[in-house]
Amino acid sequence: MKDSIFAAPNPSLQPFAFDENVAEVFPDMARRSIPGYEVIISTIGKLAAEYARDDTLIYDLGCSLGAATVSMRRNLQSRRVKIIAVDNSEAMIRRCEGILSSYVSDVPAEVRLGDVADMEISNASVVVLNFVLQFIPKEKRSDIISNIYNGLCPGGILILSEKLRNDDPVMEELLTQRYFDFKRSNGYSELEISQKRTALENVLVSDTWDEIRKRLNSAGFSHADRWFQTYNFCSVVAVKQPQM
Ligand code: GEK
Repeated sequence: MKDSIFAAPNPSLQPFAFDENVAEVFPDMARRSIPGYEVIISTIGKLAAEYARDDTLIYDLGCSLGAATVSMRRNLQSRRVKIIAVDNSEAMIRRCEGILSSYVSDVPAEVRLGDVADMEISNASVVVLNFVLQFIPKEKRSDIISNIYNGLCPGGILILSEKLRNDDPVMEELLTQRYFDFKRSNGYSELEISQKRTALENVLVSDTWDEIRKRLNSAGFSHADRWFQTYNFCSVVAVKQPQM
């Protein structure tokens, strides 16, 4: 279904929320609003196939409708793993359950309603945080990344995708304008772009790449870099040092 949530003028705009209306149009919204969304989802599947280990868990944190989980299930060679997909939006989780049960797969997946900040993570070989941390209060982000690091097995990976903020106002403006062009070329009007931007203020709070890198390093990840970036959207892979 087409995303037209911000198409009509709304003088009493509410802060953006992952409610029923958003869940209903989410696949279209994600594809038209996140540069590289499809490439990132398909690469998550490939990375999971390479890094998943038998008898471990895979976490899809902030799973929305489970696109990353579907991609991982398609690519995983082993059945001796289980995916735990979590989101704190009831509307997303309800639909995610329906979507996952409609795909035949040998890889077990459990869908949970819950907050990423309260998740117990253990025995993980792959953890996915695909455009989620940016919606979580900044003061909780370091603990979440440390919790993931501690719950990963040696050699395990975190795939972290985020919209970046640039410290340099000239670059911030340049990349933001390129991003708005991307949205225009995907059929969003000036009104839709500007109303969504207003609704996301203080809801999506971006970090700089430097903040993200420092947070990953302080948690213990000694290897971390962006494997994808278009405009101000990036995806990072961070590896927990394998045991020598
Ligand atoms: C995808 N990963 O398609 N705990 C759990 N879930 C949360 C929290 C939280 N504290 N905060 C936000 N969410 C998906 C796309 S969308 C990205 C992720 C976007 C959830 C929120 O309910 C929503 O479903 C998701 O994070 C963000 O690969 O819309 O830009």
